[in-house]
Amino acid sequence: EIPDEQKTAWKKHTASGFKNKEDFETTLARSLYNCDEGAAYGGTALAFRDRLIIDWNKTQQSHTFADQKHLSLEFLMGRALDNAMLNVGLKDVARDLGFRMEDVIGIERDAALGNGGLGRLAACFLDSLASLDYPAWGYGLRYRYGIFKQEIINGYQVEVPDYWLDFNPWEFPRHDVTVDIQFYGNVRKYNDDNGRQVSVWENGEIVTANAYDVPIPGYNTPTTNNLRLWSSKAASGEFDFQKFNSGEYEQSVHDQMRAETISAVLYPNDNLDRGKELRLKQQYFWCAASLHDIVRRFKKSKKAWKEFPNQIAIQLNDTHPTLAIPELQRILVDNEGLDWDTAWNIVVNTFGYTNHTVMAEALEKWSVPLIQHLLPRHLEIIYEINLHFLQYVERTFPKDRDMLSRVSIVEESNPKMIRMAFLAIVGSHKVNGVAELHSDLIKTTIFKDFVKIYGQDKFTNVTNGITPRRWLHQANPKLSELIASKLGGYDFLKDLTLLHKIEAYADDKQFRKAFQDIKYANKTRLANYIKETTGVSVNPAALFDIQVKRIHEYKRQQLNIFGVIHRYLALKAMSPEERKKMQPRVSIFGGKAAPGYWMAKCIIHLVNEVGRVVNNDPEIGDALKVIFIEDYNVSKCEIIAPASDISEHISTAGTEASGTSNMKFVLNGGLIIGTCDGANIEITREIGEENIFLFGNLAEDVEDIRHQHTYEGVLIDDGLQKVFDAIHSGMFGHSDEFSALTNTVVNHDHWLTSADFEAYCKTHDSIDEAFKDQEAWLHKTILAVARMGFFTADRCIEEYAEMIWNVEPQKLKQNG
Ligand code: 26Y
Repeated sequence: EIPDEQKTAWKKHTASGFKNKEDFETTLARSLYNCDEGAAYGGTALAFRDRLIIDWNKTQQSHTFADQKHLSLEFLMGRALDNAMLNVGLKDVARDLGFRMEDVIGIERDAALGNGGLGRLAACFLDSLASLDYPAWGYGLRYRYGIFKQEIINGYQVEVPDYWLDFNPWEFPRHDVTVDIQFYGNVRKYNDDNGRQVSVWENGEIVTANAYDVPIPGYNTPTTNNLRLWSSKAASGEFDFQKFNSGEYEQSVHDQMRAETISAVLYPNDNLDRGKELRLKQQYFWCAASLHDIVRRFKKSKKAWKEFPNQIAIQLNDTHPTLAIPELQRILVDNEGLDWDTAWNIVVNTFGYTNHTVMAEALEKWSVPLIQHLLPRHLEIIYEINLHFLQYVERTFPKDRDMLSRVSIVEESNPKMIRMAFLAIVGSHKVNGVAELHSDLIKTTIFKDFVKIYGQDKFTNVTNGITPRRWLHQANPKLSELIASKLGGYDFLKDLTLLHKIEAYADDKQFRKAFQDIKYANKTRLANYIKETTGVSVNPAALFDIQVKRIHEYKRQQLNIFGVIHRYLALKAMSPEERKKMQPRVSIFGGKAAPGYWMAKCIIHLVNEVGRVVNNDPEIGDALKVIFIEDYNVSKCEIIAPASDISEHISTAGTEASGTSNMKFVLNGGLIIGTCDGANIEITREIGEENIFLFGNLAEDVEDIRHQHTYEGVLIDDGLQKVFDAIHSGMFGHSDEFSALTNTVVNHDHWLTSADFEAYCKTHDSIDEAFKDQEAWLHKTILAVARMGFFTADRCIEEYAEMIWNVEPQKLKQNG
């Protein structure tokens, strides 16, 4: 006899897509008698997927042109099922499967094809493009391993491979869509019948790109866009059979593995360029496959080449896809026979380039010998692009001889290097930064000369945003529902500026209470998660102070943990009575360190050791808890973001291009402690400076302070000195483990940890004070939520569409 709840389960499946019990059983090759959560997830996912396919096909048939293509090496998608259900509007149907929906959803693995902010931004943009009915495709790499899983063992980060593809119902292999990609070889020149010199790139090694498509459903619209991911395979099918038959088994297997290695793994560095050959191979493989695909579709339209930029806009997510620029030029000149200038005009009008950093160590450069070896024809093209560019610069600025070496795409170092950001600027018609301060900084620092050369108009700003579908409605359904109850529906999910109407309820007692209850419930949900995963009990009534993001010195998790130690020392020095009067806190950290980033790993270790000491100190109790959440990712962020009272966005001023988690936390009713950096500045302008806790030195002063450090030494703040003394005393384990961390502060303090320490601690004290007045606090948080409308990714997409792509939405005809 089938248990009752399982009967309901498959009845609901029927409603959401399955025709009958047999359908369920055959799809999953499993009897309903042993339907567990995994099977329930599989069944539901396959059912929803089937629904999406219909809309997806319709969309792809109707959107033949005026397309935007987004080239990004990273798409940090997270889970798909919940999002698909919400977007299609069937979450209610699937709600009670006889299992708890959260548990079924929780089975899905994150699609974690990205490192952090840049990859997640690309994912938010895909959601907005589909939701706003823009015809757009994303192009990426189908990594067999996404970002590693992080385990914390004895307080240290350990990296574990993320094999995520064993059951992935969201991808469709397109066996008929393949592109042969060439590497290495040589360039042969000859003159054709018209005396024109022709270049042929030949004798290379071929690797095949296979397309895998992922449907991207829009919210409350049938528009379903496509994310095409390329996977690498040896060119001659499975094996080189000749080699195989002639006994060279090893060589034939080796060739196959070499080819498959290209799309095997995501590089886990963010903001640090390492110049590895395999990464360059990944970049070219994916750029060439994507461009081939785009050009193939364009040629089917039989339009003239000069129409290309009117039909297609390609946005480069940072410089990682910059090889697409010489590749398109190569296709147009070598394969299609266009003259250089005509081709170049098409190229420049097609591409737009988004910059995500001003930090020198993150700016990509590739060595000339490496490119020469791997992509000989591209190197020639890059040199020719540079020649034309420098000739133009020389004509325009005949007196400024240094200008040429400063702006040259080829850096005259040993070995010579190709500066990818410069190539991206020269090959694009627009360049944008991702927040106002950042866009101003690129124009006045790293790209200053290019503003002189091309004028202000080529440079613009599109401040980042986030999708409110995932980051409000999905992550925080109760808050979304409360807002909807006041606004008379969910229109705000597509026009986030409507949120301003809840300002009227900031003083409404009932609304405040409901808002507060939701925050408490979300904190309880996180507290339960922390208990389950770390064994530590935290009190949901305490102030939750959260910093989750990639671990990086510029993001200054070290400032945070030093501040926590400072607080711990202060608490220890108090009498029990005094301690009782203090605002209880939970300091929560999460984030991955790049595997080779020693200092970042030291920070993780210190946080864990401080947690071990503080959480087991009977004198401290609830007054302070320190938690490190293992393996921070998109789906965990959906639990974490709704649960903050305060979140930390405390990068050294001028280093964080924008930040996007700052937006997620405020939208979910938490306040920010932050520096005047990235989008914090615009968030302050929108929500009001009385609703954010800003501190620290300003970007314009950072260079002077560093200069001072070099010539006068670093002044260590008194409070920070006590923290260092505690660390050195062995309070948190062997102090040698942390000497690198304290030494960099003492030696250079490049990130201004000491210079900002006092202001940081004082600001935390004022947060404690402010939190005591819960009514005033609620007032602030409600106003902040109401004023976050600007930070929707929908607004970003509209700005890109108007300023950079020159495209309009194309609504599908319903039931057409
Ligand atoms: C060159 C390579 C190693 C590299 C790989 C990944 C370089 C950079 C990255 C990733 C950068 C990144 O995630 N940048 C972040 O982009 C977000 C979206 O614009 C910003 O909000 C955030 O401030 C910025 O750090």
